[in-house]
Amino acid sequence: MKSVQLILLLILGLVGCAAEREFRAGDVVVEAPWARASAGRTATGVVYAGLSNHGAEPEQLISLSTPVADGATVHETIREGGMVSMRAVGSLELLPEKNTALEPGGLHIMLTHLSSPLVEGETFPMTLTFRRVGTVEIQVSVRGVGAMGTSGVSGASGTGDHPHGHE
Ligand SMILES: [Cu+2]
Repeated sequence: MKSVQLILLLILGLVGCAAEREFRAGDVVVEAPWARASAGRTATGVVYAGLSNHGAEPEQLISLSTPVADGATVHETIREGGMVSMRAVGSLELLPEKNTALEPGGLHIMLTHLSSPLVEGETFPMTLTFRRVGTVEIQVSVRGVGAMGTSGVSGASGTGDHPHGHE
């Protein structure tokens, strides 16, 4: 038991040197986090990433923070009768051995009150707090305004899939 805790501490300490674009805290892996560059003077931003839980117990993403925005919350996109809206997800459940994709047209992290526009090619830090494994700091890469993700265009989602009424 003690050695398990020691290993966990070592892993948490090594997060900063983890392989590029993959960030790990215990059994949780955050893959290829990215954000869209800001278009114009909008004060909101969106972050996408792959989340996976390699542990045997359910995990929950309970909070997020970043120095580039006042607010960072998980949202889900809902399509109902031709209407697209968004809803905040209080805590995001990560089931064991499941991958959860935050991607255009679906789950995403919403940034509100950006301190400055997100610029393509830059990166910014973000801290994710999970109920079991604690915090992990990730580096989010900013992609072009029209970027749709590495998994290609998924189904009916388009760049206009993300209406925001926050501002
Ligand atoms: Cu949103």
